Amino acid sequence: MHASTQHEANEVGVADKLADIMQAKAEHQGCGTSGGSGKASCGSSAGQGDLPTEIWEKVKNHPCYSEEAHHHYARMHVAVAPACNIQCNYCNRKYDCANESRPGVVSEKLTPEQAAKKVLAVASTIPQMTVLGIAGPGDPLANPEKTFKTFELINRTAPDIKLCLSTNGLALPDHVDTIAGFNVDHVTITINMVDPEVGAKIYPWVFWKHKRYTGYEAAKLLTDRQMLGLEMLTERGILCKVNSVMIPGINDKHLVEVNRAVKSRGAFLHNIMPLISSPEHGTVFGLNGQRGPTAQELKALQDECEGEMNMMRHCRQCRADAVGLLGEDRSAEFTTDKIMAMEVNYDLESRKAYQALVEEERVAKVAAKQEELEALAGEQSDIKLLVAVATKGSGLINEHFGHAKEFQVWELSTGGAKFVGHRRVDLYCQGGYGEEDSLETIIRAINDCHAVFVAKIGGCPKADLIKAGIEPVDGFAHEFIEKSAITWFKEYLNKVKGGEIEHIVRGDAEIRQGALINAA
Ligand code: CLF
Ligand code: SF4
Repeated sequence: MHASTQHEANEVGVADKLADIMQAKAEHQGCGTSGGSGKASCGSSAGQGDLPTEIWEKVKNHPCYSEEAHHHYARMHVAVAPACNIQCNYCNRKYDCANESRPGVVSEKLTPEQAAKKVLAVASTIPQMTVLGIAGPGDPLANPEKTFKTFELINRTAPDIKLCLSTNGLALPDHVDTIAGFNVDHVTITINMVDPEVGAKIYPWVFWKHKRYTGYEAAKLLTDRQMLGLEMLTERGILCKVNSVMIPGINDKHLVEVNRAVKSRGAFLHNIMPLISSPEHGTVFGLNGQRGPTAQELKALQDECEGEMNMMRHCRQCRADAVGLLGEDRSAEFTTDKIMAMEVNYDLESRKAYQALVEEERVAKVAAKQEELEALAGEQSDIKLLVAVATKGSGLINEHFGHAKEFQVWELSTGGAKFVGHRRVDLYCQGGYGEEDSLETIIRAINDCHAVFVAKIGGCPKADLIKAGIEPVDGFAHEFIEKSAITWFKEYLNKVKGGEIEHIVRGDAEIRQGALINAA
């Protein structure tokens, strides 16, 4: 009920904004949006940091490769690739590939032609959709004809959309030239080990050149092919993200070594995801009781690996047919029946105009944060703490506590506000009534946070949060997240200094596996 209301509201907002910007565009042409491919937008440097310009151009509106972009831009997946060439112990092939999807999800499979129609339909409805990914439901490169046919169709009909691919890497070296030929700038390889002894505990078999390999031999073959594929891609200037599934007791410690190995081969981004496993998925790990990591175990490993290579912390473990902003899945609006009946009006100019508006919003957000950071300069304190934020996107605190399906988690220190992850939760507000059980689970999911920032919150959950030691903060409704968090943190430090409050280190939190799996 709430989700559809929200989408309707979003769409009204989009229509209004588009009408405004088309009017503004008629009055003022320019702003770098007139280039042929449409890939560049407005020349904004918001969030560029120290990235070289040619890399920034590739990542600035890719929601997975830029944390900053994920607040503003959307991606979509098309499920054209059903077959797989390996077996992972966290996967049940009745469901989508668990390397880029939540377990237990079944996507609607499409032909390349249906996929192309879907991309145009989504691009017309969601102008901030900038990336098309193929991530399953099996391995895209175990289905090369379907994958590349889809890319060919999209390149022809919607050349402004970035192409993205996710693979287990076994077949990758055979397809690097074709990938480069389709101008695919972004490839993800799931690499869970670089030591075949570890790999033998994760992969029971791989199938290569008409032969099935098992045990150590299978894992050795897989890691050799993954490393070769990664090197070949980075040599060609293709940005590579490495996904790793953190499996406590099996590869958790080893992932530091994986991080080093992929960094030395030129990977751009490392995304360490928690294992999600439950007996009802019928996977080997689900059935043998293999647990996933806690929130703090995951964060500690991500912190340890953070160095020259960026760590991705905003992955939502999407479905193979996901559509929308990360964390806001709109796939149900674009089922095959619906898209086949849709009249598609793919208007490149309106898309570019909308994205120019998004860039303006983004520049304003960065400026606001900068201002607040300057006010923090000179503060001396070792205090570092986490806060949770309820948001619907655009970098704003714009979600009601009771409507939040996830909270973003930000780490605050005198260095500023840093995004460190998100926590899926069970909806507190079901039809307008607070559910006590779900409140307990929300508190467990954000238990390591000192405060939760919301647009609005009712009296009951407020009191329970305070009892749990988490401060509900509703004084920054509809304001920018980072600026608000830094303002709050300054006040917090002052209160600690003045002896008004005592700073207490909080405990661990739970990764809500059920909430992740059930997410829309
Ligand atoms: Fe899709 Fe993956 Fe491309 Fe993104 S998803 S193929 S890189 S466009 Fe993104 Fe989804 Fe995480 Fe993947 S949040 S599961 S990292
Ligand atoms: Fe499943 Fe993906 Fe592993 Fe294949 S690569 S077995 S689809 S998780």
